[in-house]
Amino acid sequence: DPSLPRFRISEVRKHGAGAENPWVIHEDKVYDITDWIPAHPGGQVILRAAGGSIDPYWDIFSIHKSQYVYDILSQYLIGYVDQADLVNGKPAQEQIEDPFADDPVRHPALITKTAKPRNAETPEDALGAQFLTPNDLFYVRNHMWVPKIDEASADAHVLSIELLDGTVRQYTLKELKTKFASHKITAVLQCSGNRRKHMTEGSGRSTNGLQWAAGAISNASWEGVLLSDVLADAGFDIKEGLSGASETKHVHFSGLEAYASSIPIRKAVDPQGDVILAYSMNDEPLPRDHGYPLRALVPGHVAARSVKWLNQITLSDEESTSQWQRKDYKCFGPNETKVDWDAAPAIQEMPVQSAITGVKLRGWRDTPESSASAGIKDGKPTKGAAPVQGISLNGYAFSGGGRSIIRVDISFDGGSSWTQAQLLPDGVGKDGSPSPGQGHGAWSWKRWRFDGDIPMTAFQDQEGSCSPRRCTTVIAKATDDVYNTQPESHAATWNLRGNLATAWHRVQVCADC
Ligand code: MTE
Ligand code: MO
Repeated sequence: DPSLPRFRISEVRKHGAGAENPWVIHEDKVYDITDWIPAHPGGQVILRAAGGSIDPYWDIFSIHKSQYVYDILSQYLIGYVDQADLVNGKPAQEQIEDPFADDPVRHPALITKTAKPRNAETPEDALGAQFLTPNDLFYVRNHMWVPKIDEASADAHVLSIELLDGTVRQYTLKELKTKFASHKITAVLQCSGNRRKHMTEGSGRSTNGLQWAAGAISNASWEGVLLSDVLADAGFDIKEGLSGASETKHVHFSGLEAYASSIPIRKAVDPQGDVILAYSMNDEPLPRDHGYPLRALVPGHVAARSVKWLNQITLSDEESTSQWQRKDYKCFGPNETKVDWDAAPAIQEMPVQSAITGVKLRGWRDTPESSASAGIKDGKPTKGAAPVQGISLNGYAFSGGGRSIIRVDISFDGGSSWTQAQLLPDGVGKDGSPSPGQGHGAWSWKRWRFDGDIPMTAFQDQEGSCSPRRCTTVIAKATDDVYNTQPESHAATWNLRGNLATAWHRVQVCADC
C-alpha cells in the first residue's frame, strides 16, 4: 500500500523493547508488533528485534522464514522505510543491529566452529589435562546470542514456575539463593553432536550439523539449588511426581533467548537425580556464555536439556514443543534419510563415550628378543630387528544416566587384541565411593592414561617393511557399569543429524623407521 507513511530508521529506533508500541523492520517494511507480542509463540523474545530489523534474528530462528509467519506479520504493517535509509531496497548493513554485538570476549584457545552464534570446542590438551575444565576453556554451544544481564540486576533476575493447573510462582535469583539449601555437583556436559566429525569421516557419509571433533564435552563443578526443592516450594507434590501418579510428566525449561527443552518429571524429582538450578561454575559465578545468571544442570543427560539463561520452568503433561525437543536431538536408523521426527524419542540420558585426547610416541626401544637380533641404530630399527615403539595416550570416558566407567580398552591392531588403560581416581573416595561433591551418580568423566608399547609389526606393511615412515591406528573404547560399550563403527550408528557419535575412537600415529 503505497499510501502508507515512510519512516526514517532513526524514528523506528525510538520504538524499541521499552517503548509502548514496539516496531520492527522486515526488508523495507515497518510493522507495529504491539498486538503480536502476547501471541508470539517464543514469548517476549521478539522484543529483542524491536526498534530495528527483524531479519538478522530470522536468519538465526530460520523457522520464521515461512509464508505463514510473513502472513501474520503483514497484519501489523504500518509503513515503509524511508528511501533515504535504503540501499538496494533494504536498510543499509550498518543500520542493522548485529544480534551478537553484546556477546562476551572468548578465550583464544577455544576452537571456533562458528562465531555467530558462538560455537567452540575445548582444545584437546585442556580436555585431558584437568578433571575440571577451566571455565574459559569449557566448550560453548549457543544457538543464538548471549543474553545480557549485568551484575547489578542479576539478583533481581526472575525465574517463573508454572504448575500444570496454571498456578505461577516467581522467584528472584536472590530468593533462590537464600531460601533453598545450596547443592554442589561435579558433572559433565556433552553435546549430542560431540564427535560428529568422526562419524562423518568414519562412515564416509555427510551429517547435518556442526562438525565437532572430541571437544564438545567438558566437566565442571556446579553449585545451585535442587530443582525438586524449588518445585516442592512452588506447590508441586514431589511424592506424586516420583510415584508416577501425577499428571505432570515433563518439566520444561526455557531461556531468555527462547531456547527451550524438557526433561521427564522422574529425573526432575529423583532424590538421586541431582538436577540443580545452577548459579555457579567451578566456584565462580556462571560465565555469560554458560548461562549467567542461572541455568538448569541435568547431570547424565544430553547437554541440550541444561538450559542456560533460565527464566521459565513449566510443568506439563507433554514434552516441550520447542524444535530442540521435537525436531532435533533424536537419532534414526542409518538407512533413514527422510524421517518422521515424532517417531523417535528425544535424547535424554547419554550413551557410553570415550575419546583419545593426547598421543605421544616415545621412540623405539629394544625388547630382549629384538636386542638379540640386529637392534636399533640411530633411533631406528635395523633390518631384521623387531623393537617396540613406546606410546603414551590419554583421554576421557563418560557414560550417561550416572553409570560409571568401569574400563577403557586399547587396541593397536584394529581391534583383534586389546589391553587396558588406567583410569584416574578422579572424584572417587578411598573406599571407591564418590567423594564429596560428586553427587549420587557418576556424573563426571573418567580421565584415563595408557603407557605401553606398540609392537613394530603394527607399523609394518605386508612385506614386513616399515621404512621410511609408517602409520598405524590406535583405538580406544569404554565400557560402563551396565556393560554397555561403544559400537565398533560409525556406519552402524550413522544418523542424518550425526547425533551420538560414539564409535570406537581411532587415531592415526606415525613413526620413522
Ligand atoms: N540453553 C540456551 N538457553 N540456549 C542454547 O543455545 N544450548 C544447549 C544447552 N543449553 C543452549 C542451552 C546445548 S545444545 C548444549 S550442548 C549446552 O547448552 C551447551 O552448554 P555450554 O555452552 O555451557 O557448554
Ligand atoms: Mo548440544
